[in-house]
Parts: sequence; C-alpha cells; structure tokens
Amino acid sequence: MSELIAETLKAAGTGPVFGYPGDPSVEFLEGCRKVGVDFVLGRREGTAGLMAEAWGMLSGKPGVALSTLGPGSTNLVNAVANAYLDRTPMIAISGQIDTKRQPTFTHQVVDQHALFAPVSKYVASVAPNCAGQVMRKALRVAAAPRPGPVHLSTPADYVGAEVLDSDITLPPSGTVHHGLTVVGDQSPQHAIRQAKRPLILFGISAMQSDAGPEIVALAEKIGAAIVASPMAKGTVAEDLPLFAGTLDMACNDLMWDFVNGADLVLNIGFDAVELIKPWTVTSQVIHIDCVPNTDQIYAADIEVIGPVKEAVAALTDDLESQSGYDLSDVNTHRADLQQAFDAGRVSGVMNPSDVIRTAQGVVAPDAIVTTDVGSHKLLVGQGWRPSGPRKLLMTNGLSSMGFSLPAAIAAKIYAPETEVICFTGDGGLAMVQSELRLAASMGLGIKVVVFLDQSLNRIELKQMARQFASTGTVIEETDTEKMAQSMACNGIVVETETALAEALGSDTGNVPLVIGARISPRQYEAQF
Ligand SMILES: Cc1ncc(C[n+]2csc(CCOP(=O)(O)OP(=O)(O)O)c2C)c(N)n1
Repeated sequence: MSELIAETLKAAGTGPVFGYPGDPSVEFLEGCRKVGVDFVLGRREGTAGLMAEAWGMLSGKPGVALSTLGPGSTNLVNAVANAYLDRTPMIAISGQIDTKRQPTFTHQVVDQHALFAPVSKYVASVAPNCAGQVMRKALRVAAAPRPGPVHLSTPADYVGAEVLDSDITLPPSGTVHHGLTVVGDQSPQHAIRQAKRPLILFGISAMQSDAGPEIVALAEKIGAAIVASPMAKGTVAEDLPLFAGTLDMACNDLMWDFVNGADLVLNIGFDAVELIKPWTVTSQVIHIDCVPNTDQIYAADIEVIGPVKEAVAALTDDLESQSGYDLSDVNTHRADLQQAFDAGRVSGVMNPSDVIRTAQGVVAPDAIVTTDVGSHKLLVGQGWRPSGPRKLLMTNGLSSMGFSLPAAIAAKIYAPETEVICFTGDGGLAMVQSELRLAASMGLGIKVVVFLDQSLNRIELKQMARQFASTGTVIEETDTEKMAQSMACNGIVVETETALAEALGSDTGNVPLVIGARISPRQYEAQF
C-alpha cells in the first residue's frame, strides 16, 4: 500500500514528503525511496508540516506531510490547522496502530479522525481495499475551493499490505471558462456603473487563481483603487498608480479609512479569514469568489461565483470605461501611508522599518521572502513589495509563530536558484531554530533576518497598553553567531543599516546565514 500512496503522490507531482517518521512509517519511507519521492526530515513534525504548507503555497499543489502515530500526529496538528485557515492544499499522513488493536490498545493511540477533523477538509484511513480511491479523493478535496488539508491515517498492518484497489487515476486540474453564477436582485455591472469611487479588495483566492492581470484590467477600466490582503500580496504590482496598500497590517486605521471612502467595494477572492477587526464598511459590497459568501462576515447583496480569474475577466468585458477614482486622491493616500509606515522612527538606532527598507534595496527583485508572526509581520506585510504572487509567504489565517524558517527552507528546495530571505522575530526563531541544521545539511543558502529585540513584542505591547508589567514576554538574548555556528550555519549580529545591507548582499553560497538585526522596538510602540 505504501508504494501505491507514493506512486499516486508522484503522479500528482506533489513534491517531497516533509516529515518525521516512526514505527509505522518504515514501509512508507521505503515506498517513497523505491518510487523516487524525496523525503525531507524536519526536526519536528510541526515544522515539517509547515514546510509542506509552504510547498502548497508555492506550487498550488498539496504539500505532503508525514508523522508517526500518537505524539507525531499530535505534533502535526498545528501545521494542519495552519494550512486549514491559510486555505492551503495539503495531504497530511500519520501512521496508526494495527487495525485489530485500535479499539482497545492505549499506548500512543489517539483518535486521529477526531483529532484532525476540525482542522481538515477530509479525514480517512487508507486501507488496501480502497487505497486508490482514497488517494484520488484526498487530492481532489485538498485542491478544491477553498483549498486546505486532508488527513490520512495509515495503520501499521496496512502500510506493507498488498492493495486490492491499485487504481491511480488523477482528478482533473485546471479550469475551463464560463459557468458563473450571479446571486442578487441587481446586476454587478449596474452597481459598478453607479459607483463614483469603486475599490477592489483582493485576497487569497485571487492570488491562487493568478487573477492579477484581470484585476488590473478591471481596475483600469472602472477607475477602481486596489487594496491587497496580506496573503495575496504580489498578485498586483504595488507600484501601479491605482494600488493603495495592504489591509490589516501596519498603518491599519489609515487603510480602513481609505476603504471606507469608497462607495462600492468589490471583494475579489477576498477571504474573511484574514480579517482581524470586524468589517465596518457601510457602502455596497460585491462578493466575487469561487465560493459563495457563506461566512457572512460582511454583507454583500450581489455575489458572482465562479473561477476568480474568469469571473473578473467576464465582468470587465461587460463594462464600458468609466472615470472612478481621481488618481491624485490615491497618490495622497499613498504618501500618507509611507509617512505612517516610517512614523515613530528613532534616530541613532536601527528601527524595524529600516530593516525592511534596507532589505528591499539589496535583495534580488524576484526573491522569495517569508515572514513570521509578530510586530515585524505587520510591517513586512505593509511595507514589503513582492515582485509577484507567491513571492511573500506568510500565515495570516491561523498565524502560527515559527512559520517563516520552515517556509524559507521549503522555498529554497522549491526554487534553488532563487534568493530566499526569511524574516522572523527572536521569539519565533527560538521556537524552530533547530531547523537551521536541516537547512545547513541540505546546503540551502537562505538568509534569516532576525528582528532582535529580546521581546515577544506583539504581546508586550498589549501589556504596555494596559499598563501591565512585561511578565512572560521578555526573552533572553541568544548568541546568534554561536547558535548559527552550532547548526553549521554562519551567523552575524548587525546594528546598522550599512552592516545589514552588507550581510544581506554577501554571497554565502550554500551555507545558511543568520543575521541578527538588533533593532529598537520603540517604533512599534509609536505605531501599534
Ligand atoms: C504558536 C504561537 N504562539 C503564540 C502566538 C501569539 N503571538 C503572536 S505574536 C507573538 C510575539 C512574537 O514575538 P517575536 O517572534 O519575538 O516577534 P515580535 O513580535 O517581537 O516582532 C506571540 C507570542 C502565536 N501567534 N503563535
């Protein structure tokens, strides 16, 4: 059965299996080896799972994660939940005790179906009599809108067994045009024609559909300002005159004021999972997505349901050019946004926004950048200008700390010739730093920029706001250089923008470089 699973994954082109094995994984590892599916040994199931998630973000195909039974599977839950709320396709596979012992055995046995069900689109056991069909269903369910994880258990007495269902039939991929459903009493075209200040807010599903060119064409035709959701950044070039910023990251009040200034908001592939604050827009909303507006986080009296790229193109074809936003209004907003982004800088120290600006000036334009969770993410999310979709990876659904290093590792395996930069807080790195050893052993020349402030700043700021002491939010400094060296990486601490630029510009070949960027967190205090 293991070979059949591996062969199906190979046929589907899902990439390496990221995982951590145990007893019931032995046959599967051998199956992968025989079939020619690479196995990447993360240092923990949770981080291996996040590598699989990042692979799914990059490739659009399910990333594959593996764990053993019991503690391996419980460790994997976080990554599966991350993929679930980040709308990322994933196939997570865990070993399980022999079927005959499952009902009564206690040691290391947890009910995996119950464990994973709330954070998976589908949970099943793969059995010899249905292996081909379960794998086909797993692939289809993981990739179908909204994409997400499926979890498969592989009992120990099945993994090496002969399969009765050895059918490898892949589900179809790709989208054929047409077939939009419009729900509402009014046509979207009519609502758009009435609008004087239309605004497009695009999100994850627009990115997954590669709808950037269609969004720009629609915006230009109707004069719509464009706002990005964090996980969709790069779908539309941020230097376009109509681009007005990223929602729910740094400078958020300014962004919401701007969105509120629109008289019509077109939510294109915008997933409410990224909303942190309640939706406060009072103007009319049109929901355009591959799934209906079942969340009802915002009210939309018109829904256009279908493949996002095709839906936007069809709408654009139906419309005449109209004037829309005065570009000078968008320009003024952009200047205000830039000023707000740099607000609170302290002179004589390195500020968090300096790190981002410096990095943007040095790294290759097509670099893949990953960011972790914390105060730094809010600045990266607003300030970083990715060169295209899937060029800035972040988790903004579950938002689990410890994402960016495993994501950077997956990115470098996925695109070895592309520069990969990982931004992380010192708290987030401490959670997953053992993966640096994996990066070194695989010769992945990634650069890890650590915002060194000895603080779980995002939480410490909340304590400050309530005049509480910094209890449980201060972390001791780690010697970045020695820590990196102990993981067979290079390490350096920089205190100035010049030193940071030099480190980022250096050629580290295939040895990972950890750059501790010592920052003052004062700017965060002024901003958030
Ligand atoms: C796994 C996990 N635990 C806790 C949190 C809550 N949390 C969000 S941001 C943050 C602080 C992050 O600190 P650090 O990595 O140093 O980044 P900084 O905020 O200083 O930029 C915490 C604890 C989380 N998002 N994920």
